[in-house]
Amino acid sequence: MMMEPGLFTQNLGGAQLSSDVSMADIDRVAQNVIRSHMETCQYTTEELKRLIWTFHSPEDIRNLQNKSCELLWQQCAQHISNAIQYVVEFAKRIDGFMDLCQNDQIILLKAGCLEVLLVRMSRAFNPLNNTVFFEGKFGSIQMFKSLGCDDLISAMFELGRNLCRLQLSDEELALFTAAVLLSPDRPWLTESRKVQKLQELVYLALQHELQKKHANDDLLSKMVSKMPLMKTICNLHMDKLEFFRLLHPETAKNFPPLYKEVFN
Ligand code: MHQ
Repeated sequence: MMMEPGLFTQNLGGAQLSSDVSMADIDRVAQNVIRSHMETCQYTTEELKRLIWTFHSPEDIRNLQNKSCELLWQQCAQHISNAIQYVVEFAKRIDGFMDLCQNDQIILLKAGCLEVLLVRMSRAFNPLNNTVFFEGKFGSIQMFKSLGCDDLISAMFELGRNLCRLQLSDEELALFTAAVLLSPDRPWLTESRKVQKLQELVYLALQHELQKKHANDDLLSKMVSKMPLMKTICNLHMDKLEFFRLLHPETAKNFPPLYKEVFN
């Protein structure tokens, strides 16, 4: 198998692709990852399409805006924690993930789950009116005003818009999120070679999936080019959480255990 030179130098660390990867291997990986995504995506694309013009009423929005910062943070942390559970389940169903040592599984999930969530958010985003799916209906950035994190939320909406513009299919999104999760360059990995091999296969499967599309003008590098903004958002989220913890330590203690485990 040949791969476009240069594209993944960062991810492949300059390693040569094993020449013994067969088309059957790539198909198997694609099927496994796509199936894992479909089983754990929380909301089906059909569901989201059906609800795309179902908005929060002005009264809903007013109620959210009148919430205290603490209460809305708690609420959002609960939803994020919930969504992370699905990402954990996604990871567990990817062939090879559970064969990594437990240490590495935890490192990959801690480092990658918000990134996966951000990519998944693009499925739940309507770029025509800049709204996102929240508690059963779509609503704008205004909903999150009382969090006091305008820069974080705007960056998340910007990424949502950017990813929507790529019009990824569920299959492409599944493979992209798996590749994000299986990043061999996460600090403190003990078997990063093993992770790298898994990511290579997923990228090959993604590339193969993209070839099915006409007018695929370098979609892969466009996808990879969103990673820096994802990193920025993850760092911003950590900063905001740290600040929140200083201001409201009692509320932060009551955040969902999974949210605390992943972000503490
Ligand atoms: C998932 C489903 C899903 C679930 C929850 C960081 C902070 C304090 C606030 C959704 C962020 C506020 C999130 C709930 C807001 C931007 C968060 C709160 C895809 C992602 C999605 C839709 C999350 C998107 C981001 C939301 C709305 O499968």
